Amino acid sequence: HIATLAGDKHTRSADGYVKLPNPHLAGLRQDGLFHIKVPLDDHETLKEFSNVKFVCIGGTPGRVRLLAEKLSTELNLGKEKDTGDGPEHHFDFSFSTERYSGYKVGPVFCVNHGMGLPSVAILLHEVFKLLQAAGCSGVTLIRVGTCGGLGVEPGTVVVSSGSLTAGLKEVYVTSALGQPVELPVAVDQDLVKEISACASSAEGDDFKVKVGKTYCAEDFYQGQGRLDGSFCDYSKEDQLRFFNKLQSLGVCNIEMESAAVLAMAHKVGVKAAVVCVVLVDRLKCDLPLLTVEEMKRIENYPLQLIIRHIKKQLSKN
Ligand code: R2B
Ligand code: URA
Repeated sequence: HIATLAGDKHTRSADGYVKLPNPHLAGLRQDGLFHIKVPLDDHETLKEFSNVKFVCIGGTPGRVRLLAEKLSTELNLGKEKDTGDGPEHHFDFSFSTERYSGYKVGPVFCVNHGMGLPSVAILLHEVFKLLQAAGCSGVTLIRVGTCGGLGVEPGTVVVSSGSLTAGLKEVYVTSALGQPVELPVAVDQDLVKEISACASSAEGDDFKVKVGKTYCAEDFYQGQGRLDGSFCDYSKEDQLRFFNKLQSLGVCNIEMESAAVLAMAHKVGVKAAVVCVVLVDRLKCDLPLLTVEEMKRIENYPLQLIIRHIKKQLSKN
């Protein structure tokens, strides 16, 4: 039996300030962020973070750094100095540990989440605590990532309208006190529309944008129905039946973090979206066959899309 521990409650406060649903936090004698190097007890740092309106997360340190650099140039936000070897970016705040790296540029905080649900969940607990401590309001969380497609060609950007996990329900299954706990996935469909509407052939986009549900697996191999892991206990026919089942439920892509992002953000009352570029059409093969150059090119597509979204939103204020 899987409990739903107050799963459907969330605390989006009327004034938009991040207000976490953890009664223990207020009484802690000492508090800190164990995995991201942002000092919670430093007033100046918290002041620096107080204007954050977007948190952009992605798997690798390189991708989030690239995003932060692009934001700094395209939005004219960061300070940039040309050293002769090309521009050197100066971020409002940055840190790099062996696990996570983060870059703050104006009202955007970019940080990497690693691979899989546990890694992104740990990061998000700490990011949400930072947002509360810094007194942030009206924050949107966006994951920019990669995924496999189901009948969707490589290079297509998918904006998730839902996220299903093993068991094929729209829940993120975590645990508390040794018991499984389900947190419901909730998607802000207005945000999905706003982000997908940023696709623009006028601006020369060479990619398509698709809205659909995402299957969030806890593994890259058997978890995603692959036949090429170190072991595999099902047949090619079983694989195709699984993909057909997913497609019948409206799923058009597969990745490994969306359910935690969408459920945890909902739980703490932060708006969130997941935007991923397809690396391989899983109806055709298991192994992504892109060259390094092709990968580099298409990994930019979700960044282009969300930079446009962020630009639009910031220009409204
Ligand atoms: C997409 O790519 C990674 C696996 O290769 C994983 O983090 C994900 O969701
Ligand atoms: N990331 C995934 O999780 N799956 C894929 O097929 C490609 C990227």
